Amino acid sequence: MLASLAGGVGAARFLAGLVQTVPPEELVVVGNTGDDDEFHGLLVCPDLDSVTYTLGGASNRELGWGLEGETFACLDALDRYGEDTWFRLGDRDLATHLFRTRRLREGASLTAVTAEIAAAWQLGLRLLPMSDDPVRTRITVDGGRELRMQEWFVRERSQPPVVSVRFDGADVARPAPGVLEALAAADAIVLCPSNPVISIGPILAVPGIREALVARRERVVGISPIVGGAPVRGPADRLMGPLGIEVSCVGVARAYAPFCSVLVIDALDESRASEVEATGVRAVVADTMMRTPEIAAAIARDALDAVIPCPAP
Ligand code: FO1
Repeated sequence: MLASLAGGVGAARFLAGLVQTVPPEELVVVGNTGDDDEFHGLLVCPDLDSVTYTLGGASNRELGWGLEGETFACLDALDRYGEDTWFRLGDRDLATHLFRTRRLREGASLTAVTAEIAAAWQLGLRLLPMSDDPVRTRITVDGGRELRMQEWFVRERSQPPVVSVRFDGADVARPAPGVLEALAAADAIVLCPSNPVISIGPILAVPGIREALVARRERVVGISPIVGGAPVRGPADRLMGPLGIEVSCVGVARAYAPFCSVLVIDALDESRASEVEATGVRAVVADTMMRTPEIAAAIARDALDAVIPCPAP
């Protein structure tokens, strides 16, 4: 059984390759919920939904989020009432949020509802939220304003310079049922190529999860989301820099070293492999630009081979 920590579009793309390498039934994905927020009275879980829609074969591939061929008639109708519609929730995407919100109001846990949604999309894998308790990423920007993650990322297009990040609620959050068990039992734990600060960071902030990874460090492998000193996509550099993490695969290795023994870095960064290894993390060089699921599958195989001992000949 394999466990994976996932958040954001890069993670979903990687997982689409991972499920070509191992049967989905052997995979447990622990998804970031720090990006979750309420829009129009509905709970939206972007990182859980990115995994669901991508592995369900229905995601908007170039965006990496939302559904293919989406329409926005409901959002356009909400404009009439002066509602905020900067967060683009498509008509079919709304079905997920309507269903999730009703089930939560009935008292179902986020874990239970996420399992029902994953089953409805016939994912095969187990998709677990990192916690059933609310954890919300808050970003303080120049001038002292504190923004909700989606306000910073979407409404303000990641432009306001970041001063600090916090995960509201993390200190009292508990790992969702099954998370610690999966991390303890996994043959390997893969840190997807996600934003180290706002996709992997919130998961590690849930008490018990980081410790669970430290205990399994030899079986933990990460894929660097930073190639050639820049994020493959998204604003990771605008978060890592202000938080003192060098925006490079070496910076990622240094940040992950306490709980991760191998980092897959891109061929572009081969010259930095020795600096990665100086952090105590083994470097595996591969083509990590996931242009196709087949490339993502090859990265997954390289990652797993690096931490799962070859069966005795
Ligand atoms: N990202 C955007 O850049 N603009 C949007 O309008 C937007 C809407 C949206 C709706 C549902 C959803 O699940 C994700 C959405 N995202 C949007 C992506 C989202 O902000 C990010 O994928 C994650 O929060 C960070 O990985």
